[in-house]
Amino acid sequence: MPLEKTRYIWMNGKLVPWDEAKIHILTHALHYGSGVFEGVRCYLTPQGPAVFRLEEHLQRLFNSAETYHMKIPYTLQELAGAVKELIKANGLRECYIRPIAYRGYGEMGLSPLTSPVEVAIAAWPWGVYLGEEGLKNGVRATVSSYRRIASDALPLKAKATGQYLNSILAKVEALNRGYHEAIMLDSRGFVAEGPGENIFIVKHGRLQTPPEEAGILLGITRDSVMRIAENLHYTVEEKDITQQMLREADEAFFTGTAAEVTPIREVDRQPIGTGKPGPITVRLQREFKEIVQGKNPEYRCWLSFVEET
Ligand code: PPE
Repeated sequence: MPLEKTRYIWMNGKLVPWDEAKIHILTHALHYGSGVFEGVRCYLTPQGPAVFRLEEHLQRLFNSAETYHMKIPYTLQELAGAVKELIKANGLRECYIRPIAYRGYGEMGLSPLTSPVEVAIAAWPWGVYLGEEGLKNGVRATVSSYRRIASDALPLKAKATGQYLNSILAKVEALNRGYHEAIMLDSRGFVAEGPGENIFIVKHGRLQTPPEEAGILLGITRDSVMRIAENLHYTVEEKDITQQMLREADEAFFTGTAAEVTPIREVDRQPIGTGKPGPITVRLQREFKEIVQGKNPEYRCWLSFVEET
């Protein structure tokens, strides 16, 4: 699906028309992957559009930037304001938001330190990441032949553009094999995550998800789902998951800002559980949807309302 254009993109403090949001071909980040980014979603609630866990996403952006020695020349509050301003200026109600900080045009060579840190935020309507059908009936996934980058090679807690080459290879391999999505193993052979999602399994009513040591991005949706599940009195364990545990799971699902809560119905032609989204997955999916749509007052603190300044 091609990008759905909106009117403006926020670039270095200014709203610029979508088609004019351009960079130089010798931008450092284009050559070396020296950028950090976020994916955030805004949903329509009865009180107008609200951004889900905006502060946490921006905090992760600042943490990722710090890992890569980048000083973002704005405060977190300024970027939060920019996100809301952009949504309003574009007249959006539900959208995906992509803040990015990157090393711009300055010098070539591997040291990024003399290149400027540029910041941009785009927002556009981005529908269901793995397809409507996948969200409803579950996606088909394959265990990738590409291992997740080892956490002693790149700090995977940071969400950096360069590390997505690893995800791209896994994604394309999965599509070529006829699946919707890949599941990547960590360097030790345990289940890590999808190319752009975290993963959970359900066994005997308990939820399990790989721990930080599996070299995963500590997803904000992962954290949200863990907290929602605990509040519903499910046991949630962060522990290593073997391929066998995955195949023998009663239920499995992906979580992510783009993917939201997407059931996995099959792994390498083997159905997970009954081959249909399981009851706990469906319950968490429903609960998550109500929360992001502002229908559950208990979780109001996770929403930043666009109309409020
Ligand atoms: N792991 C990876 C590797 C990842 O990229 C994401 C988000 C997650 C886990 C889930 O994190 P969170 O969004 O905080 O729950 N992937 C983003 C980019 C997807 C894309 O295709 O681009 C996203 O979902 O916005």
